[in-house]
Amino acid sequence: MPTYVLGDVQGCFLSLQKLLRKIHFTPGSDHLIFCGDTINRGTGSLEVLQFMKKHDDSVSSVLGNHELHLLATNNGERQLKPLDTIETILNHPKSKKWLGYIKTWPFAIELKKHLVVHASIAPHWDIAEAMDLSQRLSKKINKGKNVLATSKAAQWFTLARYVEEDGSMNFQTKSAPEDAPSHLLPWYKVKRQKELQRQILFGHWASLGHREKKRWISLDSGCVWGGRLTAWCIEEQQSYSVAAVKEDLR
Ligand SMILES: [Mn+2]
Repeated sequence: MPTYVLGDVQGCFLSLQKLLRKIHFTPGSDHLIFCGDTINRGTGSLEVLQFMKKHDDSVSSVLGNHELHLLATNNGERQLKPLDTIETILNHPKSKKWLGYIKTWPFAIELKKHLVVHASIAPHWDIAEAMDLSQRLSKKINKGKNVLATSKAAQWFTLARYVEEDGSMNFQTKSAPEDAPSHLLPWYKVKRQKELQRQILFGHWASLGHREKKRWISLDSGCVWGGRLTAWCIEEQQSYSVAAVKEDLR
C-alpha cells in the first residue's frame, strides 16, 4: 500500500496516466497525494479532476496557486489569462461540483515524517501553526474569499520561492537557485525558528526541478513545459518519472 507524492500535473492528463502505469497504481490500495497545481496550462485539466474525484478514496491533494486562481476566477475576482486552460472546468455543466471538490483540499497534508505543501512553509511556522493556518484558510475559501490576494499565509503555502533580505517573499524571480540574484534566498535555506521534524515535499518550482535533500524534496519537474512528471514513493524513498506526453501541451 505505497503512498506516492506527485509533482505539478497542470492538466497533463496523459502524462499522469503514463506515470500511473509506470508505478502500477492500484486504486483502493495505493494512495496518491498531489502537490497542487493539478490543473491549468495543460490540455486535460477537467480530465485530471475527473480522475481524482473518481478515485476519491485513494487520492488527496493540497491547493496550489492554479486551483486558487480557478476559484477566484469563478468568483469574478480574477480574469482568465491567455495561457489558461481552465475554461473546460468553469464552463462545465457540473462546474459547481468540481469547484466544491477543490474547496475541500487543504493547504498542507501532514504525514508521519513528511509534510506536503504546494510551494513552501514559512520559516517562522512550526507544524502546528502550519496546520492551523491551513484550516483557517480553508474556512475563508469556503466563504468565497480570494486568499491569494489577501493572505500572506496563502502566499507562503502556494507562491513562495525566494525570500528577500528583510524576510519578505519575492514573487518576481522564478529561476533556479544557481541563476538567482545573490541577495535572494530560496525559502528552504532561510533559518527556521523551529525545526519541523518533517521532510517537506513540495512542487511549484519548475526551474528547481526534482531534487532530493535531507530536509526537503522538490517534485515539479516541469511536465507542462515539456519536462517530466515525477512521483516520490514515501515507503521506498524512491522517485519515478515519465517524460511529458506531447498531446498534453498546448
Ligand atoms: Mn504553482
